[in-house]
Amino acid sequence: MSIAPRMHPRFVSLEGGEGAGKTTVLVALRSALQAAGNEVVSTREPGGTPLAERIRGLLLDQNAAGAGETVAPETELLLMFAARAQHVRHTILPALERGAWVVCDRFTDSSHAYQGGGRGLDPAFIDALAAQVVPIRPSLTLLLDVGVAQGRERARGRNLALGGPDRIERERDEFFERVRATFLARAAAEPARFRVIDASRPADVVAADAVAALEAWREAQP
Ligand code: Z5A
Repeated sequence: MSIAPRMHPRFVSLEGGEGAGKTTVLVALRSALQAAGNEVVSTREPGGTPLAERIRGLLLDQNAAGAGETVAPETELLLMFAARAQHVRHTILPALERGAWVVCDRFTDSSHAYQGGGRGLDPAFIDALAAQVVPIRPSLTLLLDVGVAQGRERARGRNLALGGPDRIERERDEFFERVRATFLARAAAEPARFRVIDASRPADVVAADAVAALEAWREAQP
């Protein structure tokens, strides 16, 4: 039986393309929530548990498949959901159940953007997987929106220090344009959950805006 994933009031996700600045914003959100006296678990996808981090390694390894073999879009999607199933059950739900806030760098919206928009998989298939595998979804999603060229330029700078782009980062600009368009379409379709933040500005300005969006959203909660 499938279930509609329920929103949790202390579950916040961050989304965006490459180089949008999610990592920097995540630190600012965590600090703001902690300053208000909350326990905060900050985590990421794919990943967030030892097994899910191993799946992440497979997903991002440019040599994950053998010579002459490619990673099929369906395989990529199912591995994302395998990691997510583990992450939700072993990190996210236990944290929420003990009263913590969870701030997650990417969640199911990324599967829609990358495997749906980017790879062309049917959104209904992704929704069906989410309904079976993921019993929860964020009640606030901050989408850090930046142009593909600007975001990729930032990520290139960071990757130089880290040994080069991963398997997904090697995709062409057209792929990332579809990813961005899918994120923006999802935000437009669900304005109550999403806040779109212009991430083309300096990092401290973007982080301050994200914290303000979180605070405004919290104040508006019943
Ligand atoms: N993926 C998927 O396909 N399907 C899914 O369901 C999920 C994920 C969950 C790994 O995610 C990959 O998994 C990702 C999507 C896919 N692939 N791609 N491409 P990730 O989040 O770990 O990877 P990422 O998006 O590539 O991370 P990123 O490039 O690190 O993005 P970020 O966290 O938003 O950026 P950052 O690390 O904060 O900043 C990058 C650099 O830019 C760094 O040097 C910063 O100092 C700099 N930066 C950040 N903000 C600014 C501003 N505002 N101005 C100037 N410079 C800045």
